[in-house]
Amino acid sequence: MLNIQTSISMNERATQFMPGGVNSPVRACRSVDCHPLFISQATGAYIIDADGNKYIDYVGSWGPMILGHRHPAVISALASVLNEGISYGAPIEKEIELAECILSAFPAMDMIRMVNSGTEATMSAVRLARAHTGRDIIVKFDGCYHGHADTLLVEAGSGVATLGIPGSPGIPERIASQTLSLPYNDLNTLNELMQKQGDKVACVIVEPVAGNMGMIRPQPGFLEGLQEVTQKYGSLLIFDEVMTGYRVAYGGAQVLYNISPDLTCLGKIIGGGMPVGAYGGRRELMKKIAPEGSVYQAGTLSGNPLAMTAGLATLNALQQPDFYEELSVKTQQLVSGIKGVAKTAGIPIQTDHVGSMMGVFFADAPVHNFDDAKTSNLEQFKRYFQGMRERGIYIAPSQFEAGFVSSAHSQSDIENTINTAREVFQAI
Ligand code: KE4
Repeated sequence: MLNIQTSISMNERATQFMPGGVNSPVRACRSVDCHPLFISQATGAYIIDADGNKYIDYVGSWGPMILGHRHPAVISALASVLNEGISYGAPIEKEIELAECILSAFPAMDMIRMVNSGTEATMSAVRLARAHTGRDIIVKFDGCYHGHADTLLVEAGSGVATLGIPGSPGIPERIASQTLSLPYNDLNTLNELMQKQGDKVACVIVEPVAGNMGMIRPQPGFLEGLQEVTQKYGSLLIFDEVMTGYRVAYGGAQVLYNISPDLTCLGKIIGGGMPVGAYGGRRELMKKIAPEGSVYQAGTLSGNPLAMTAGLATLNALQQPDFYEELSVKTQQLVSGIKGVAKTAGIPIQTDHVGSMMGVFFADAPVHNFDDAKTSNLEQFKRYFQGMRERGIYIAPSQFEAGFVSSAHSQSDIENTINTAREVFQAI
């Protein structure tokens, strides 16, 4: 057994001062009956816990660390900006540079607004959609998680799914009732709903590749269908690319699948590990945002120098030739390796990946939506998680999360992970 005594005693202290001892629920590892590891440092593909144990990291801070931890270009850029200043609450050139960089990668966006989290991005995009259309109803999909704003915390995935919370107490029924959640990958149900009340729907918001109920790819035609039906009824299509943006492709899922959403939400990778979210879209929509327009949204630390610097350095590093191709090949090797050793051990799993975003379901049949995902054998997942962590592989502590491979993961890391999975599946 690994010695994680320091993490255990830190957790005892933490739980005195913070709910569950954490600042975000899924980190508490409740659903896998494990003590959370307290991390002391990280480099490249590796994190090291407070007891000095080293792990190959497939969480990557839940997506941002696509370059691995402490990438030299990001660290040196941050070091230099520390000599200038940390936060002014005033415009800086780096905001322009990051905006230009992102807008050049996402043709569907003419303008963008930086915020501090994915939650702020989706919350603001929904407000803009409601303001633009004058409608109140929003449509989302079961198992998709768009952050914790009241109007979006309905049938959500991620921590809500992990903790089995139906939604959340504290959200007034009159707010929740304005959000309709439908099965992912099911155009028939959506079209039926839109026929009945499409003229009241402000927007349809979707994770174009779902990553908060495990990883589920869009079925052929699903995203195109969303675009058609929203255009037909004058609703806006919002792509929540907080996770998929710069992950599944440099231009996100919208470039990968050639769809032009009306609004796009970003986060995670665009901050390179610093708190950054963003939302953007066509000029006619974004100019409605204050102070140019009357739709209010604001943030003390939005666009701050450190976050803009880390984001810019990260996105610049992603532009190297073949970056995404190499990452996808590496991820394919990992996913097929895990699939193979599970098959040998007679453990039924479903695996898939889009670029370097991957998923492993302990399920007998293919998983296309949240109901399918919920058929997963959570006890087996728990034992897989525990076995992998005990042997130095750090994966998300929930069946309802995705995994991430970084450019820092080496060939031997991938092979080591597959060999470890073989041992764990045999043990299960
Ligand atoms: P944040 O507010 O956590 O920055 O972003 C919310 C969000 C919005 N949209 C998508 C598609 C997301 O995946 C997220 C956040 N993802 C979770 C991981 N599944 C963050 C991890 C956590 O909650 O601790």
